[in-house]
Amino acid sequence: MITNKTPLRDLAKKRGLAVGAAVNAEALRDDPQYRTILAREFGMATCENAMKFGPLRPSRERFAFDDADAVVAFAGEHGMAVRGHALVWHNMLPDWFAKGGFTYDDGIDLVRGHIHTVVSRYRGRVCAWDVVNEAFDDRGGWRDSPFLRMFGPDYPTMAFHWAHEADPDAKLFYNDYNADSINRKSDAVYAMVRMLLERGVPIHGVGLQMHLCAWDAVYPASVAANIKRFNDLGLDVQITEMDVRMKEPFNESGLLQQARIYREIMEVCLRAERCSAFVVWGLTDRYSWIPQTFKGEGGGLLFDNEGRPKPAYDALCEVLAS
Ligand code: 9MR
Repeated sequence: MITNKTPLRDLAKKRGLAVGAAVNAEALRDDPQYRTILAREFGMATCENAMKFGPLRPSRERFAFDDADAVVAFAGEHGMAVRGHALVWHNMLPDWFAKGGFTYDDGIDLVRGHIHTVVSRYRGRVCAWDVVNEAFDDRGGWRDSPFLRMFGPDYPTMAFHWAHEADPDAKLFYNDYNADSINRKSDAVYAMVRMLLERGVPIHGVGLQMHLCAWDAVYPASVAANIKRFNDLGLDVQITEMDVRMKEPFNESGLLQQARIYREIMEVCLRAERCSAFVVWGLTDRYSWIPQTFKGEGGGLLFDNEGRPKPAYDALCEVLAS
């Protein structure tokens, strides 16, 4: 089924890089082929949804750790590292929290308690956490969220401190999309992380999600310059959620464009001073989030619906082996 002799994760390891995938907990449970590809090809796993506030926290009193535990256990059995995603995010919050209208003090109790419980549960098993996800809008302004409303723009400072208290060894990341190259949004991210570092906040890296379109231009030099400015602050960078979606009907030229984009971003990561992980947002196109969100689009990953490797997979193997 998979023709390449050396798995992606081994090629990447030789280059000092972890190649990972977002894991769909249901597919992991129900689809043996999914488990095979994951264990063979990837050295790192992110829970696609299972560690988000909503899924983890059906009510204020109850935590639901089963799915997240299953992904972490699978990763442990197969020598894979785990990225934790995402502690503080405006999306996928449970209604009881999103609509709770909590006061500052109650909010602190709740969010600090949540972060402490989750991070300490996976202490020593999750190597990196997306502590704050998508805090900015595309123009670089603060995005509205219950966290911003409760705590104001100090909430990232608070969240990073709380995560660090719970696991002083975990690498703590700020993560966002459309902030991959130099633009207004990445400028806002840059300004914030620099301010956090000046204040002595425990932040160790920036995650560039890298949700891209095969029909759009990518500017590898601008992505490289963006990574460099974070590296120059002493921060690590990881590619955290890459996919390169195509428009239906998918065809050969789309697949080749897509392969070229994956290759270019991998080359940028390999050349950077510190770009320590390259994570794709799913395993096979079958379970990808894209078709539900963008009608008529999809096919953004390295393996097709049947689990066959695509040209993008070969391109990554080639760059890593070269
Ligand atoms: O892929 C995820 C999808 O299954 C969820 O329904 C959605 C909402 O929680 O989140 C998707 O993942 C997002 C990630 O957590 C943060 N960056 C953007 C990703 C794609 O929307």
